[in-house]
Amino acid sequence: MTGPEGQLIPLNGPVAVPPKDEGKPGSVLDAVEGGPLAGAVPGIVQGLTAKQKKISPRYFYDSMGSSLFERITQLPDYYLARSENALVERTVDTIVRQVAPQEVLELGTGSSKKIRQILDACSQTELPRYTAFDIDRGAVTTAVETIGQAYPGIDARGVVGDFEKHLSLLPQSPGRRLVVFFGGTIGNLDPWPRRRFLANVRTLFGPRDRFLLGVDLKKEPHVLEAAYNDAEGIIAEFNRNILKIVNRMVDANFDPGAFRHQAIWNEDDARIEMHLIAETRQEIFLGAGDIAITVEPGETIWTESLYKLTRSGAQGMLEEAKMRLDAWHTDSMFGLALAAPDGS
Ligand code: AVJ
Repeated sequence: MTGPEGQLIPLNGPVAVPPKDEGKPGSVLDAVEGGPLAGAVPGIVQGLTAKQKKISPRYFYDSMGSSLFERITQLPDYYLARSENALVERTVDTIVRQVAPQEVLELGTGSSKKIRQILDACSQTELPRYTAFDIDRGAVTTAVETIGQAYPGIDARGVVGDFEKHLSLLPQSPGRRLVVFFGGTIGNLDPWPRRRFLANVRTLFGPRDRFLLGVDLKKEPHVLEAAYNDAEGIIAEFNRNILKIVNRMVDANFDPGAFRHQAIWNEDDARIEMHLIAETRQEIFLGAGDIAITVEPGETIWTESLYKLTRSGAQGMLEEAKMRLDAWHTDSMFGLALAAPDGS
């Protein structure tokens, strides 16, 4: 099977073998042999043969997807990145003074601007180790190189893995750890996977470690829908691009042009739902699964859920994972939570 970038990936699932070495400055390790997408075929085939067809948003980010997302963060109605940047700028000195991190572990790279704000706030003589963790090897390599060049002598390294599955395989931390999860990506996780993810994050913490989490807040549906339905069609292109990735990964013949983008607010579940709607009837053959599927006109493929939270919702989910909400910073559009392991 080939990966998002056409790289060969073993069909049978990954063997969770921790990386042989803990890595060294500049290294990029695979959390699991064969990479985090090994064994992805059955999951993709299962999603596409379900009653409500689904593709996981973790497959959005090949190099085209990552660059389209970069453009999304510049869109006028896509307030998330700007809100979070401003909140980090406002609070980073206090957070760094309070935590004095010896490692900054970034879950899901791509926010090098925010990471640089954190590293700039650290004493330049005692820069912490920077560990980039992401499912996209290209994104990890870029982050390690970018930070390595921007801060000569810094211990910058990377791990390629899936933050829902491989956190326990991360190398030991050299000391006080600040784990950052930016972008509001926590909103991608359905309630149960979110609970599991936060429980796994909790295992990364000693008493002096902290978790800095970006949370997109529940607000007027028209504001949310505008953020995910831009007039230029960048988000539509980002959404359709996942079909090109799936075509490569499971040897399928989707025609992305035969689908239109839709992002709608679901009040009951407090989430934006992104779908691809079939314009015409299509026969699709999933080569890697040796199975044919039919997509009827008007039928949708659900590609992403984006849960929007409240302050009390964020506090509740952290407490469920035995973390305490130490600080909350917000501009009423977006929230930045600093959490500590409870009992610390
Ligand atoms: C990468 C998950 C933070 O939540 O807004 C952007 C993904 N999807 N436009 C988000 C996304 C469509 C984005 N995150």
